[in-house]
Amino acid sequence: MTDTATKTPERAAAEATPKIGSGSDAQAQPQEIDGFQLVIDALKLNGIDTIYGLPGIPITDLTRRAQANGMRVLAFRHEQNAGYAASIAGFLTQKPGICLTVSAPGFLNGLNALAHATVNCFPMILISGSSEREIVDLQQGDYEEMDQLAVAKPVAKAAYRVLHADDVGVGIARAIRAALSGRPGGVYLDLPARLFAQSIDAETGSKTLIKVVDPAPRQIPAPEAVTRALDLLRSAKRPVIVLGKGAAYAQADSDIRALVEKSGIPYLPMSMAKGLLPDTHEQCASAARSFVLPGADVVMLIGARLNWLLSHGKGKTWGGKSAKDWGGQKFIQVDISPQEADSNVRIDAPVVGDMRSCVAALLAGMGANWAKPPGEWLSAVGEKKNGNIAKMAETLAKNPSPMNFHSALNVVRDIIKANPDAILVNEGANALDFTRSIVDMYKPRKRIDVGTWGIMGVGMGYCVAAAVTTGQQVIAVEGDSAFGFSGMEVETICRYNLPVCVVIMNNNGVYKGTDVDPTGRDPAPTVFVKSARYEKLMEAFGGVGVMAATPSELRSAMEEAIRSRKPTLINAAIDERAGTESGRITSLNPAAKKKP
Ligand SMILES: Cc1ncc(C[n+]2csc(CCOP(=O)(O)OP(=O)(O)O)c2C)c(N)n1
Ligand SMILES: [Mg+2]
Repeated sequence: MTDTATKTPERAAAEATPKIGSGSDAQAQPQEIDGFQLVIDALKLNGIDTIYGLPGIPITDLTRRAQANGMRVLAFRHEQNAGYAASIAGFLTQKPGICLTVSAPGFLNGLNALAHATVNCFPMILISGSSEREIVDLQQGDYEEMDQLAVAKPVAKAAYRVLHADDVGVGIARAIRAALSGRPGGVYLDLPARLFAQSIDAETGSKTLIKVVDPAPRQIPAPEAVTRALDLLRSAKRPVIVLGKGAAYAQADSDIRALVEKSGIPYLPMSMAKGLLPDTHEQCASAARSFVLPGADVVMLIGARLNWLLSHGKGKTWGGKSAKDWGGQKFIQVDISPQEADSNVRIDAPVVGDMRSCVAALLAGMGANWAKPPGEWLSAVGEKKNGNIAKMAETLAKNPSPMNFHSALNVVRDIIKANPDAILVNEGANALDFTRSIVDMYKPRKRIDVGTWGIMGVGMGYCVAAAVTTGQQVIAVEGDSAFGFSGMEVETICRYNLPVCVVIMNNNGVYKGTDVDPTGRDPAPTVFVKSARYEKLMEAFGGVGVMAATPSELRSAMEEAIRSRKPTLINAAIDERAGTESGRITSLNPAAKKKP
């Protein structure tokens, strides 16, 4: 093991400090710079100013020194939450979010978030300290021994290890490029303990650092691909546009809006693309989704993949007769990855490039006299949509006792309408699906949620990163199960005094709270302690906790949270019978059909 194992972190810091090259007082001898400082300098040189992590051997001093060097170092209670924070910081800022962990167990805790970042195309770098290479490779049983690079590779977009101080600059540069360029993703950077203590001549060291030039180069779509796509779109009788989170990530908001509006085509935003145009926009067809998808003849996907969330572009959702049947739509797919097209169904007009360049090219190609879609299609969509909105309004106006998802979310809907800059974090099953359909978003990148995997546990990590990177009020609508995955981070939220208001939709369990163990021995696997007082968790750390049994109690608690910007947790008591199994995706649940 390296000497880091035998030294206290304090001693290691004291010994390392005089060696800092940049920023320290001039000394008589040639100055040296160590691995810790090179990592910090390399990150700072590339405009990275925030680290989400959890200290311990061998990276404790890295966290201290980063903070001393002016970086924001946000320390979490579990690496997974730090990782999710880093991943969503990447999505919100277009800079790689940095998650910093210790070796093996800390690394593994962060790994889920790395995979999540890769799957969701969020730029993130997981930096983990690791143990002594020679001992790890001979499997001699080092402290926290693990071949982390090998473990990370299958779930990362790229994975690198730096062994020498003079390679730190290259290592960080490669990680940044890999995370940001092309389709963004999660990158793993392995930094063995011994690297941090290595010292090299400061001047030589500083010359090894790389400020990455143009880390996400534009990828201009081929003109003939743009023409082919526009020809197909022009020929459509019943077109629809689907906006995905790739479109939201691109920060090409005004061009995307202009494209949709110029086309006159009804559009559907995927969950995290909600708000790219306001959900109340007249072309928004969310409320008529089940009419628009099977009815469409041409579909233009912008930064949206035809994965399970779009039923793979086939089956009954798309008007096919069976699960594998194509509905017969023609597809235009605007995507950054040339490999995305034809992944599920035939793509008739792939447009490959970065979203910003593609949308600009499409917009230019549409010219001044683009004909809107046939009125028949628009009025059919409008009729369906207005009917469904009216039905929903009736449901939302009800005030049942106990409160249900609808009456509670009617309040959240009003609060977001009044505070359109607030960021909405959302996870759960029913708590997710109902919020997505009931709560309108008005601005881009204001809704962040469970993403491609429908993953539980992103909640509090997302809250921290959203508050820190944007400075905006954050509102988290959490299922009571979902909240449990990251609940301890309410301490983190209180520690950094972040403007986060967590609303727990407490229906006593996963999906609902009514299940029972048929043998009578234990609580059912889906059920929690009834009427749990989650708000006390927030109070334990100095935040505000409120129990809300009615919509009016929920409304005043949320208004107060926003007014005060204090960390607040509102425990909204929801009828435990209100939810459905798996929320909206019951059909994916093999057990649901043969329930006991
Ligand atoms: C990491 C992870 N583990 C488990 C699941 C399975 N799962 C989907 S939703 C859910 C929780 C749903 O309960 P809750 O958050 O209380 O929402 P509700 O439907 O009750 O509103 C679980 C455990 C998951 N999606 N992700
Ligand atoms: Mg629940």
